[in-house]
Parts: sequence; C-alpha cells; structure tokens
Amino acid sequence: MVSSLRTTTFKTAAAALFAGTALTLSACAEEPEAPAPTKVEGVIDGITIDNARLVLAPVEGNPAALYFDFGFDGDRVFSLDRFSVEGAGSAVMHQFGEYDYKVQMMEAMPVPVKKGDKVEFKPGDLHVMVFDLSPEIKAGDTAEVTMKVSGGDTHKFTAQVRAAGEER
Ligand SMILES: [Cu+2]
Repeated sequence: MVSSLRTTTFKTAAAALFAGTALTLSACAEEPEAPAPTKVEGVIDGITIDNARLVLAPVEGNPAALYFDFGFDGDRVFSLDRFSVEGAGSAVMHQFGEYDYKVQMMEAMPVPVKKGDKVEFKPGDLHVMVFDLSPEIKAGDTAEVTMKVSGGDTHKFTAQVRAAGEER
C-alpha cells in the first residue's frame, strides 16, 4: 500500500517535471532571438551564384531569359526547380530538347544538386524563362531572383538586367 502510493507520487512528479520541461522548450522556441543554427532567410549555405544576368527580349512583352553560374559546396542534397523574379508574372526553368522533330525549348526537369556541383544556366542550354516582366525593369537595372529548392528553402540573388543586343 505504502509502496504503491510512493509510485503514484513519483509518477505525478515526473509528469509535472516533464510538462514543465516541454513548456520551457516551447516558450524558448518562440523567442525571436533564439539562435536558429545556420539558417538565414533567403540564403542556403554553400550556394554560390556568379554572373547572373537577365537578358530582355528584343520585343517588349516577350519573355526574358535568366542565366547564371550556380555552384554548391554544402552538405545537403536538393534539386533546383522553382524560380521567381520580382516584377515578373512567372519564371520557368527551360531546357532545349528535341520535340516534334525540332530542337526547341521546353520546361526542364528539376536539377539534382549535391556537394561540389556546378550548373551553368547559359544561352542554348538550361535557363530560366521569365514571363510578364514589368516594363519598369530596364537594361542597367538589377532584378531580384528567388530560387526555391526542393524542401522549400529559398536562396535569393540579384541579376543584372541586359538589353537584347548585349552580351548574353
Ligand atoms: Cu526558354
């Protein structure tokens, strides 16, 4: 009788202690200054972007093309699939391929990335087609690009806006 009472008391105390710990943890997680390890909004550790340029179409209103040199030296694996450009209606990853007996561009499959990989988005190859770009965005400006990888993390970078006739 005595021993079973002790056990009950112990269990209750343990439960209370556990509840207390859980409360402390959740309160801690809600504090804005709680350090989130190596997690910065809009930055994926290990990604480098070089030579980013958004080349406008010769005819205003036609889609622009985004090119850049992508590198990754982090420890995770993911794939590149979704892009958005500030001031544009949509952005779609394109690749050239043969379709209907003609070489033409089409939506690209997600590109898997691991440590040490480099991917060149370049003319005649993988690129991002940018649709419904605001006419406010002119050659000489910069454009804000957001890359959303599998898993939902984003990496933001800036591209130089170039006129159709400039070097691609
Ligand atoms: Cu394209």
